[in-house]
Amino acid sequence: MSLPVRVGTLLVAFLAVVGGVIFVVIHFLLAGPPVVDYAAGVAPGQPVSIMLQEDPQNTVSNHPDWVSYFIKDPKTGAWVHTTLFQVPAGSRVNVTILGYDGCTPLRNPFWGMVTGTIGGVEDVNGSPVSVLNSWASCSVGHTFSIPGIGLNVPVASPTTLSANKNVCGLSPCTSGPHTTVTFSFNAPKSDGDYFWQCRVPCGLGYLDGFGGPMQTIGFMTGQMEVVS
Ligand SMILES: [Cu+2]
Repeated sequence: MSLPVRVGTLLVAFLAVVGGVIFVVIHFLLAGPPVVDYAAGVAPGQPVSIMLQEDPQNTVSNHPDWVSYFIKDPKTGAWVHTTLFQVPAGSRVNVTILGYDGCTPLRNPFWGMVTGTIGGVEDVNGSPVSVLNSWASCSVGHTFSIPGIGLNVPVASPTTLSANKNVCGLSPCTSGPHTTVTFSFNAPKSDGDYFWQCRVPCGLGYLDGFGGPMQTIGFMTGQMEVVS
């Protein structure tokens, strides 16, 4: 092989490797989870209904043993591995959360109180409650909390007995014991991004339970984007 051909071959091989690295960085490391859009096509001031589930695992991610939220895409009906969603400014947001995960006692009973919802309550399997005492009985799987609007909703867990017997092991969950938690709140009237998080220290194996899924978008922390 002549020198120019060798140099040329080397250059092509080098560029191929560089291209591969750029692809991996952009595709796998920088790409965030998708945003589920509940705002598209909704007239201003009209209510929207959003649906989430929380699972004891996330078998569609590269952290299969991390607890996780999923959000239902209103157009396809598919459960999406993300915690990012969009709602219209000023709308009433009707929320349904399916609680598939078992219970963890709250670090602070404050997070067992329902705050910021319309009427100050959540419905657990159809019955209104204003507080879940996770110290009296282990009854909370995760919470759905948006500190920027004072919203906190403890998501009830299935009973320990039923969870131990038959808990959903494949995400997103479609069967297994779960609770249905519903509540409503008013979205802020102006645009903005509102951080939300679960307040249960559910990052098992991490310092104080607050690492891992607790600080990762797509699992136990996310953002509500209010748009108009
Ligand atoms: Cu959690």
